[in-house]
Amino acid sequence: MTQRSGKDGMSPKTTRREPAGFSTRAIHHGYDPQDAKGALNPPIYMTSTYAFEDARAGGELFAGEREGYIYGRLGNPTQALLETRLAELEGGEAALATASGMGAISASMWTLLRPGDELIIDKTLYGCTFSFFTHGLREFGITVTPVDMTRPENLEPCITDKTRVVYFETPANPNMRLVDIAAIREVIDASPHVDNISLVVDNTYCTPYLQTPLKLGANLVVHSATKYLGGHGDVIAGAVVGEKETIDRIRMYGLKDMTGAVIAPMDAFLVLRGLKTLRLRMDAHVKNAQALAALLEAHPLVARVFYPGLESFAWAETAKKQMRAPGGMMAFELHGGAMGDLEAGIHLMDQLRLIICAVSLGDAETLIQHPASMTHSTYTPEERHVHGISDGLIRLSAGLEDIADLEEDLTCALDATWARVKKAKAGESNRLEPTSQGY
Ligand code: 3LM
Repeated sequence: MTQRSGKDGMSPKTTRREPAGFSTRAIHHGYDPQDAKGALNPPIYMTSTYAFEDARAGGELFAGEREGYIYGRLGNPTQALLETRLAELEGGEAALATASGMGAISASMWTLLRPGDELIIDKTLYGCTFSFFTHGLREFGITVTPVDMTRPENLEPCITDKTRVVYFETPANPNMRLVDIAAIREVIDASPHVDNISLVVDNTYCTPYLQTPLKLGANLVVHSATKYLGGHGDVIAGAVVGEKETIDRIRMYGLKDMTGAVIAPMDAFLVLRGLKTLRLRMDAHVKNAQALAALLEAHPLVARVFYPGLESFAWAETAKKQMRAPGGMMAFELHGGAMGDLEAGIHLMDQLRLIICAVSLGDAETLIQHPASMTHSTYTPEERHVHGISDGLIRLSAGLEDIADLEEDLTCALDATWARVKKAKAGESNRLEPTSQGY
């Protein structure tokens, strides 16, 4: 499969004088149908191994003296096209597609870190990422230091000559805290250890359509492609994007030797298919999310809504600075009163008829879940408290359904739960939980 056959990596027919737009690149970049018997869609290369031209050529491939494919754990043409396209969309030199988001994160960390090194992480991360870092890597002699990076000045005193990676999500899963990517880059640049440090940003919530961390100073971007990139809840996949030299090292060590988290050819195809409609879907997710966040904020049952598109959002300025739009994810807390915030949340989720109670995000279906008992149950209760994930927090991923149907479903459930809260016997006062954003 020829890649980058024309200018902008397009086939000569689709090459334009101006740089192509996001959707055009997401649909065409790196693939010319004429290289695959005219097939409009790229072939799925269902093969685990590759025949060498002759025995000498096999040796040369292994020695890196010749370009080509060796074995499926090191690469596959369908995977290679997905990588070319993701690198293009994120504005990186190269990408590596993996079997899951956790595969991308773990392959990257096994490559970048050694015993004795220090990893600085933001206070709030997706549950399994947090667990891999604080319960996993710490067992292997790596120092893991959580810092509230929503205030970039907090980072400076933590950087030492042992610091190798600074890692955060923005928006953070699940409580939507934002970290100013360019401001963190400035803090790292001002440090005497700048040359040793990789800034790694998880861009799962935004996708490259809404935010491009590499252009703001990140060294690597990681993704759960299971989410918006795939977009249809039918594939588990991940990716890491950045400088070619680093991506090559992650492929040949973190992926090949340490995790084996290779993406299947069919899954690479599904993510490529998802990318074609990414822009259309993201615009629709954002529209629905904006309406649902406003509806939640106006309801008496709801204590707080965390959504970058609301004026009440604590990091609205940072959102405007680095995100094209506020995204499709939100979190909220309820006034549970004597019923308790958690009980009220469970009641609310059980009242919904259209919105589905499930983990994951970025699918066509609107999904709702309770981080403390689900996605973030990998934190101990003490860790959740320290890291700003309240027991009453509920997370919603706005899907692509008709907004009137979503509004009706959510309103009915909110009203029913509010009626229950009001009926609940008084006596036990509202619990004074810290809010999920620690203010
Ligand atoms: C979830 N998140 O429901 P995979 N980075 C971020 C993520 O949100 C995730 C990953 C990495 C969820 C999954 S919870 C059991 C379901 C910001 C995943 C990891 O390995 O592709 O799942 O990505 O929040």
